[in-house]
Amino acid sequence: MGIKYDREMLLEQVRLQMNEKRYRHSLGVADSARRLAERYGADPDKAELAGYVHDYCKCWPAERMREYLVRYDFPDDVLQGDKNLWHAFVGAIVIQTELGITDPDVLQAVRYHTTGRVGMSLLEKVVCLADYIEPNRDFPGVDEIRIRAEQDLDQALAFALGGTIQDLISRNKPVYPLTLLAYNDLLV
Ligand code: DGI
Ligand code: FE
Ligand code: FE
Repeated sequence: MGIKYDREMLLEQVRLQMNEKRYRHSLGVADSARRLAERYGADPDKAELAGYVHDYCKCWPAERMREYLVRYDFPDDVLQGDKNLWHAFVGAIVIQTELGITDPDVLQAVRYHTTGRVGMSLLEKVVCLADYIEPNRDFPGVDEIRIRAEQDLDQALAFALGGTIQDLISRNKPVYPLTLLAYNDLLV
């Protein structure tokens, strides 16, 4: 179980990629992901690591992210889709090349932390939900997600993704298909 790395060095690298607020968020996600992992039986060390690095590329300029998407042959629906989704796909690549993270479970958790997907692993769910409920998060409805997160991982995550879907629709934004599929999948 678990995973070995130099935490101080990793966090220094993470800190360099982002602003102070995003860094605090990353630490919060790591903490919440560890707790959820302990509660639901995922690997707490992997959850914490994924939390630290999940938004590694979030503050990168879109053009820098686009270069990776092109170089790694991402499909058009990603390149033409909402740029808010890019940091997750690009992050999963860059944490391998720049941080040397190779654990496939951690890489998947980063890759799908924004969109979700059908058949999410326990670790993917934990990280995706931690992203919504970490202590620094403050948006309407966050407390209800926090309460649900104590009770039922799938229901809580479906509720959280449902809120994102509603928000996107209310702003006439497209919903990336994986998010809708993840939402449905968590309800069955
Ligand atoms: O990176 P964070 O801000 O911590 O959170 P995130 O990785 O969940 O990013 C969510 C953002 O992406 C949020 O502003 C909504 C936006 N977004 C745009 N299209 C979609 C989407 N989020 C999801 N889940 N699905 C979409 O189709
Ligand atoms: Fe993110
Ligand atoms: Fe995040």
